[in-house]
Amino acid sequence: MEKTFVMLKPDCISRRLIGEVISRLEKKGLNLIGIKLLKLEKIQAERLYEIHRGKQFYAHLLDYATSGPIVATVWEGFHAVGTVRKLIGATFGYEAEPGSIRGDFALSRGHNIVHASDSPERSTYEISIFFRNNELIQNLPIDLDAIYEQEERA
Ligand code: IDP
Ligand code: MG
Repeated sequence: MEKTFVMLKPDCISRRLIGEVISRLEKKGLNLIGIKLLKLEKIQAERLYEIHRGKQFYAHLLDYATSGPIVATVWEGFHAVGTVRKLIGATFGYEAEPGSIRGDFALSRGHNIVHASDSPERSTYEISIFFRNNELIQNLPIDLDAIYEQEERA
């Protein structure tokens, strides 16, 4: 099973969409294994967005990410990284597909509700910025037999 990191951005919290976003990921069948409400330290935002250093929107992105509370979450599931990227939609709200989280709730480039890891390697790194291993819950959910075929659960 793959793990992925999802951050609910300050606009998500301000607009009271925490429950909506978490509900969509839960209903898909993904398993929530870590969650924290916090305000990003500058160093955490720099680590999360290091691949964008030098881009024209970088300083603005860091300011925004540290401007208010966020919710850091970790999800586990079959192909979790790619699945969550599809559920959140294209980066810019005005381009994101209807039915996706950004497509349904965002219009902006930067205020686009959620961040999600874009590869398993990045997800391992991004999770480590926010969570220690012993903070991730490894309980097996009781509905796995309904969500997955037997061989997919391996
Ligand atoms: P992603 O969030 O879909 O992975 P990235 O290209 O990794 O998109 O960009 C990270 C974040 O930086 C975006 O979610 C968005 O908030 C912001 N961003 C990206 N490109 C722009 C831009 O051209 N203008 C303003 N903000 C941007
Ligand atoms: Mg990205």
